[in-house]
Amino acid sequence: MNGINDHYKKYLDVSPEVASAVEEDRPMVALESTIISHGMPYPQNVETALNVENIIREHGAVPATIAVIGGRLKAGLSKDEIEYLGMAGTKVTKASRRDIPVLVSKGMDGATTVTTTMMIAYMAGISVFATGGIGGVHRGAEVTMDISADLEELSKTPVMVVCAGAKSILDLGLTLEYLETKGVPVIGYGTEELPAFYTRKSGFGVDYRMDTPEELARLLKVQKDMPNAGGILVANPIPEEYSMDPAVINRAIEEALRQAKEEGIRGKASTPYLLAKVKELTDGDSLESNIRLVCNNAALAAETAAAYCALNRR
Ligand code: PSU
Ligand code: MN
Repeated sequence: MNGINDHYKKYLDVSPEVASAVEEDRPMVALESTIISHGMPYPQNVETALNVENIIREHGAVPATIAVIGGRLKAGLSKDEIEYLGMAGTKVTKASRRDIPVLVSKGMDGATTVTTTMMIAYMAGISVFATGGIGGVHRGAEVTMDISADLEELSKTPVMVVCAGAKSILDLGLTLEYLETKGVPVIGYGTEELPAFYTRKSGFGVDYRMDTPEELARLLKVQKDMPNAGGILVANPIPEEYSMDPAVINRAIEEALRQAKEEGIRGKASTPYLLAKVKELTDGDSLESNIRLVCNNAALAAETAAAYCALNRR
């Protein structure tokens, strides 16, 4: 019989839809909430969050959007809770691993990043997670030491993260080096190259290419059997028709980085600032691409979760 570890139940609330999927060992896909509160403007954030959940259902899996509400860790949110996080936007705490015990002990709200979504997904028994982009090693990290906790979490929590690569607001070469050091497999889905979120190419190669959800599911199963298994990063390129002109997006990124430096933006404010600036500078085009790639990742994650469940039933 499947179920949630009693120790975690003290802190974790699982929605009825997710609870029945856990019980019956059906496919599930975790979704993050920082993308809702900090990653997109209202109301597109709420529309996208609900739409992505439906795409996951249509592809045979149960969506579990993850957040912290009133100090409770939540796997599976109601429509009202998604609306609440979307309206609150950046007023909600962007919750990384170090924020969780504080938010829980004080009964506060938090929007989960890739890091904390992986952590809570693991507590709820969910092994596949779909998002847009992950955090990584920032440009200039050799001086600032700004390296996203997402990379650390990928090294220690056995969840497969399906993303569209990383934005070149980061140093993609150093991000790949860091993932190698930390033992995280980086898989290109249908590509040998790390996609750069808005564009399908980055100029950096990935470790391996895989072409089907079944291949990804087999990889996940083996990884979870390894000692001290960490996560897996799947980089799924944005569909051609929604990808952006590299010259346009790179110009916006350079300008956003320049302004961030001028304004002295640092720490956890850095990524949300850069994302918002890029959006502003590309006049909404990047928002459309962002929405499309998240939907694309949700579909692949759901198919992979379904294939993973089928493997475990055999
Ligand atoms: N990159 C994106 N979109 C995002 C984020 C990153 O392209 O929404 C969010 C994710 O929640 C990610 C977090 O986990 O930012 C990373 O923040 P930081 O760089 O502060 O670790
Ligand atoms: Mn950081």
